[in-house]
Amino acid sequence: MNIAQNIAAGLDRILTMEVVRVTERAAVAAARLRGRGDEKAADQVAVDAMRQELNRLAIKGTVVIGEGERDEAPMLYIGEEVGTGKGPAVDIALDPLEGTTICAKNLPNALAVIAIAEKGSLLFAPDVYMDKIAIGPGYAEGLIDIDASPAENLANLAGAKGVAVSDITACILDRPRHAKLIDAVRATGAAIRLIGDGDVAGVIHTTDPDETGIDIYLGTGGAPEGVLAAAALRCTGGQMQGRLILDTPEKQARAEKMGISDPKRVYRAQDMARGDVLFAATGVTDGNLLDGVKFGHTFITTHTIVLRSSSRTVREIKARHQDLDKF
Ligand code: VTB
Repeated sequence: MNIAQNIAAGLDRILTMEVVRVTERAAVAAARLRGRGDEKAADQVAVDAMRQELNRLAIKGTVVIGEGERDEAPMLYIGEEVGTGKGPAVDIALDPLEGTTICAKNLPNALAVIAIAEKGSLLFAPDVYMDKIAIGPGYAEGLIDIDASPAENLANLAGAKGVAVSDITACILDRPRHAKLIDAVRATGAAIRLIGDGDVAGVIHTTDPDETGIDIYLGTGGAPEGVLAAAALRCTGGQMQGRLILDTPEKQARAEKMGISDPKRVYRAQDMARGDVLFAATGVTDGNLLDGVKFGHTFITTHTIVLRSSSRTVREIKARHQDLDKF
């Protein structure tokens, strides 16, 4: 593919490499505050670092999933224009520190995350809960169904994988609201990996069960995190369904203002992140797929996964940063 064809096919592929710096920078900043018990401080430094690097990219970017509404988030708020302004118009979903509590406690799988997509192709999701179900690539479309029982979904997945249900592991956020779901999954004999936070990582982990030990993601988490996870799945393959939980008139009104007319709609990954999508995540703390940032005597190492939907290439970039002044 020549450069003209590449651009015609979606996002400029040079961005795939450029975007790595954005999550690397945020991850290093957050990692300096790992295990300090201060979620807010870790988030703040990650936001600052990500924003600074993002503003160096030759894009005309609009944050569609960010740190919050303009009045509650001074930086990387929804609607903020980022990048140099000289380049393609793109939508951006980001979470400079996904898993602030994980980082504050120095537990596994805190990430710095970003997704970049063609203008108008990411779901403009309000910050409400989303019911989610996800599995990795290699299964027939429709194998899982958000409206089927956990037992049915687990049986279908086990059957398609050619294993017993007891060989399947589901990842679920450890929350009281999931008590029934957890009971239902345990009743099937399947195992559960309960996570404290970090359901973007939880969903991504389904795409490589041999490495992560996770076959399926189930349960409710943040809707913004749902869109980020959907962007990743668009690139790796895999299936995801999500439904916003709009259980009060106030939430329905907020969603409507963001253009969501059907509050019960089930979104597939390809509905939440359409067109050509880039996704990058750098490990902040050590995790199942990514190593955390390591601070050596003379260099810093980072581990990043960078994905693009149009080619479905999965790149892992381990970087040794020797110019420490840049951070
Ligand atoms: C999840 C998780 C996030 O929020 O989306 C979760 O991935 C959902 O909200 O890391 P609750 O904590 O209210 O259950 C986080 O834990 C934090 O953004």
